[in-house]
Formats: sequence, structure tokens, C-alpha cells
Amino acid sequence: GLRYPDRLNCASHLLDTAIAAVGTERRCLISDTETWTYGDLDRRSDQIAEVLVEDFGVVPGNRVLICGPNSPWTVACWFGVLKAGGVVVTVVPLLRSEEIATVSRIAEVSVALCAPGCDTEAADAGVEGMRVVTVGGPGPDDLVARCARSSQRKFATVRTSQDDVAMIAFTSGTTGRPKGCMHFHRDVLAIADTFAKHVLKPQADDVFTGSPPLGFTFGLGGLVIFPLYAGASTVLLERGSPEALLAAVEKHGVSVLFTAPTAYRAMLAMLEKGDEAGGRDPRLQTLRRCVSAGEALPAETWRAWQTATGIKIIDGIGATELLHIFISAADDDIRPGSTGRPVPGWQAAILDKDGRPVPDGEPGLLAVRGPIGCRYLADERQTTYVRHGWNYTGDTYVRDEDGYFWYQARSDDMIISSGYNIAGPEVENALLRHPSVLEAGVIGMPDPDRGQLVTAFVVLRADTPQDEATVKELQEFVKARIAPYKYPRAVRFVPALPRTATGKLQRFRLRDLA
Ligand code: 3SK
Repeated sequence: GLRYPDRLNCASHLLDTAIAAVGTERRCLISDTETWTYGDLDRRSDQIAEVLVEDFGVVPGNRVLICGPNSPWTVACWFGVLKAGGVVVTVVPLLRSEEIATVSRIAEVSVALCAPGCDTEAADAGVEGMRVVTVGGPGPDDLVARCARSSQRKFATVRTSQDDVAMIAFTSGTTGRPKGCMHFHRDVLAIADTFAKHVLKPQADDVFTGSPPLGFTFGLGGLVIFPLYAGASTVLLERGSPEALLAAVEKHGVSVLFTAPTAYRAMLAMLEKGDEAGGRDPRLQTLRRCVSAGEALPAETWRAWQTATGIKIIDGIGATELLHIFISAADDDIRPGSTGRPVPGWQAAILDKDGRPVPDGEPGLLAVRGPIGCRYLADERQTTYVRHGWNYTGDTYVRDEDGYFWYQARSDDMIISSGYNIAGPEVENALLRHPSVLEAGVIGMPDPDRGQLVTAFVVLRADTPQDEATVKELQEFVKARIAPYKYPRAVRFVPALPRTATGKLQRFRLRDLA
């Protein structure tokens, strides 16, 4: 197992270790408008810690909400809160006042550090006892202005213990009521000592970038914890659109990219347009590692990316509950279309609902255990997630006889039609192999004859006619590739699919489009 000192503050541990290895002058955080060294981040997070304690009376254990874009100041807030012994409450910056009110009440937030725009939403949330502070706005009350007026002395980091809560991350809530997941100081280091150490293997000369928000633990790990663990630099994009990702790779010589399958597909479509000659794209030649998570990566996308860039995407599955990735591909140990094998330090099994193992080759519930466990904050759903000594992730998977895990569906996304179990994502993957299909979401709609009808929502390429002939062609295409009973009997063309702020397809919202 992983061992950490009893007294551990993950923020100062990460920064002190990086600075001891690469020095204070190494570039750390790069944005469109500024570049911060490791020394800058250390100093500014000290100032924030001092302001939190001196101006706002924060004491160890107080919860501090951080709501802002991917930017150096958002990262500095994360380190500053932890140095002050506070608990970071992370959310994605697109939340509206009602959502901010819900999470702030659940987490009992006392101070909210908010970028302009988020600050008005937080103020409108009207949470009693929560002080809203703007970060990077005009006026003397702004956090940046307060930092400039601080003592400029080194802050004495609060000596938290390894199993004090460091952060509360909220599940993005694809289905409704958000859940707060508590993570200890040691958990933050454990994701670096498992996935980063054994799979990603970052180096000090790496340059990271990606699209996930820092309020989503996929983004926090990939764009902050892992680069800092290696003493590397990270390019923070306020808008991580596929265009912005491609431009950042070219401009900054990015070597490590974190994004979701949709963005890989959108980048491929853009590369195709500009690359008549085919072959490896010269604009992406600095890329060394590409990581995909958030939803399953179809083999088709994996292959197309390898052809365009020469890179084998590291596909992984993680969970906000378990902080980061626990099953993934690694180096050449990759079976396209499979999520891979447990990350060293983690165990995974396919179980039934009573905790009994399901034989290899048959679908069952994914259960995992390792250095980090699910700890919901005051939520009765804890007993659904943690059972029989395992964390049940809510995904249906098959393990093959070689120990590779193959995603089938979210357990509640299984379509049951005429007695057949059909995994929506499998039908989506088949549709995505058709050259006219950009995006596909497949759900079961209520049907008097079949119980549920396999229904596909499809975003077509602009030049494809949205007519009956295309519907027929797509249906035949799917029937030719997977068991014909799985083909979508209904096909609807839509301009875009509903996704969460973190890029996950919201299948429950597809029902409203029908
Ligand atoms: O959705 C995922 O696969 C994921 C990956 C890393 C960290 C967090 C999450 C939810």
C-alpha cells in the first residue's frame, strides 16, 4: 500500500517537492495572458492563505468554494485554501445560482472565491453565512487586490493530517441531486502515486493541456496534480474547445493532452479538413501522451487518432467518488475499445448485486477498491455505492479471460427491448463508425410492443441529407456490424446532443428530445 506521513498537507507537499526538484524559476502555469513560475504559485497561494485567515477568519476545516475558469488564479486559490487548512469545495464554473445554493448548503460553505460572473451567481444564491469574494475583478475588495496588500511573508502552512478532508468534489449530477465526495490529503497524492506514476509517467519537460474544468476531478488531476507532481508546466485554457486545444498544442509544444472522446472526434474532423495529404499531422508532433476519460472511447476514435497523430490514446475510467482513473490502458498494453486493466494499486471485479463474482465474458457490475474510497458527505446513497467491501461504480462491464475490462453501459442505461439486453453505448459506437455520423446517443423509449424501443439521436455531418434514405442507411449499417436485434428502430436527427459541463452525454435529457 501507499504510505504517507501522518502530518501531511497535500498542497505544500506537492509544491515543496516540485520546487526542490526543478526550482522556483521553472514555468508552472501558462494562460493566454500570463505565465507563472513555481515560485509565483507558491507566493500567491501563501498570500491567499493569509487573506483567508486574516481577512475572512477562515480556520482549519472551514469549507471554501472555488468557482472559476481554468486559470492560474483558480489554481492559486486551490493551493491557498489548503495551505490555510481549509477544505476546497470544487464545482464547474457554469453553475447557476440555484445549483451553487444546493452545493454550498450541502457542503456548509463559509467563503466562496469566485471569478467575475460566478460571483454574481454565488451572491444570488443567497446562502446564509457564505461570504462571496471576487477573484480578478475591479475594486479593493477583490482577492487579487487583497493579496497585493498582504504581508508578503511566507505563510506557515497548517499542519493537517493525512486523513483530514482536503476537498469535497461534487458529482456533475447527470441525473439530478448532486452528491459531495470527500477526499483526504493523502487521496490527492494517491492519484499521482498510482495513475500518474505507473501509467502516465510524466516528465519535468512535459507541457500539459486539456479541456476538463478544474472543478471536475479529471481536470484537477490531469491539469494540476500530475504536472506539478512531475515539475512540468500546464497550459490552462479558459475555453477548452477542440479548436483551442489544437491551437494550444501547436503554440506551446504540448506533450500531454487530457480530454474526452467527443473532443478527440471533433479535432479529428478539423484535422481531416486541413490535411489532404494524410499521414501524421505535423502540427501535433510534440504530443507524447493523450488521455481520454469521462465516457467510453470507441475503438473507431482510438484508431483514427492513432492514424492522425501516431499516438495511442490512454483510455481510462475514473469517478468523482474515487477522485481519478482506476482502470486504464497503459503503454502498449492496449486493446482498442477496451478500458484496459486496473491501474497498479487498484483491484477491479465484475460482481452481481449481492457481491458474487460474475464469470469472465458475462456482463455484471463493475466493483473497484484501492487507496481511495467513496465517502459521500451526509448522503444515504453511500450504502448503494459501497457494498460488500467494494465501490460499485454504477457501470456495467465485461471482463475478458485476459483480464481486460470492456465497457457496456451505465448500469441504468441498459435498454431492455423484447427481452433483449442492449447497451446504448454499443449501438452508439456502431453508428459512430459511419462516415456521416458526428455524434450519437442511444436510449430506450417506452414502447407498447417491445417494452422499450432502441432510439438513436444522431448529429450528422453538415453535407448529409436528413431524410428517410439516411435513416435506412444507418439502420442497415448498424445491423451489418452488431447483432441485428440491437439496431435503432427509431432514428432522430438533432443539431447537438445534451451534455454536462464536463462533456458527459446526458441520456436522460435525450428523452425530452424525442
Ligand atoms: O468520468 C471519468 O471517467 C473520470 C475520470 C477521472 C476522474 C474523474 C472522472 C469522473
